[in-house]
Amino acid sequence: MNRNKDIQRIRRRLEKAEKVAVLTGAGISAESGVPTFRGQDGIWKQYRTTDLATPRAFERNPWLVWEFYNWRRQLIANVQPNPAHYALVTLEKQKPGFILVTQNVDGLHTRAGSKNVLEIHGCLWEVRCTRCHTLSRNEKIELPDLPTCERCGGLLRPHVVWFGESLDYQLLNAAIEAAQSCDVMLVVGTSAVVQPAASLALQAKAAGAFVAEINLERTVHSGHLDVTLVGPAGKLLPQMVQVVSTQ
Ligand code: BJW
Ligand code: ZN
Repeated sequence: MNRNKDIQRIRRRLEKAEKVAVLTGAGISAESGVPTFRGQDGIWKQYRTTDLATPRAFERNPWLVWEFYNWRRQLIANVQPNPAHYALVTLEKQKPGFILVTQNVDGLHTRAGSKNVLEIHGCLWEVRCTRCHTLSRNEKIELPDLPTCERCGGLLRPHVVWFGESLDYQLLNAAIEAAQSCDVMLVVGTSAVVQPAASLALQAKAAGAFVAEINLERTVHSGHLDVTLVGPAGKLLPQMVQVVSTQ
């Protein structure tokens, strides 16, 4: 079967690779029960991005935005990492030059045990003061609809990247560097439509890496990458890392 051949091919590439980079999106957490953004049951089918995930939305209606994030904090606190998250933990142990770039804000990679993680769209478990910009970890469930800063009383916001906001410069640079210097990149569970994250896969490919995509369906990038494996990440990723030699 073609899929088995593709899995073998990826395994061989991973075995030989020194530097492995992985880019993940919402699809990797779908089997944990976390809704994705786009597609049939996606969050953006039910809600408009402009009402919830832009700085303008937060200025206009912080209650609504916090209600949305409190709902997601609650949901995510009650789910567990799945076999796809754990497969990446195994891969990291086998590859010293491993880096995981995630668009997800759910923290499930770290909960699974991944260490070298760049959360380029921020983290649901961190809050930032809109007045004094203090950043703090906050795992309280749930926060008041208008949480305030202990230092200055300013309004707190989720420490995530909304549309129209720039990504953290250092994190983005580190992600670009990882993409441009890796031997193999795995692109897992992302629709590849949100920039600048989406372009990391193409940057890796342009720099000569072997790039494999794992997704339930083909994406806008599929034709440009080395392999697209269509199927659930929770089933496919463990098959890829299981017998990778540590030599
Ligand atoms: C499975 C699976 C299973 C399911 N196994 N697979 C026009 C052109 C180009 C760019 C722009 C443009 N207009 C505006 C822009 C810029 C904009 C952008 O890219 N927009 C596009 C949508 C057009 N980008 C930005 O604004 C970014 N900032 C920026 O560019 O700054 C510079 C700038 C500043 C000012 C003006 C212009 C430029 C910031 C982007 C921030 C994105 N934020 C969000 C919310 C984060 C916080 C939160 O979570 O609440 O990030 S939006 C949302 O999308 C979230 C995700 O990280 C991101 C990506 O989504 P992802 O992960 O790919 O999820 P899905 O749902 O799309 O896909 C899931 C996939 O999984 C699917 O393919 C499924 O098939 C698959 N799947 N189950 C395997 N079991
Ligand atoms: Zn403050």
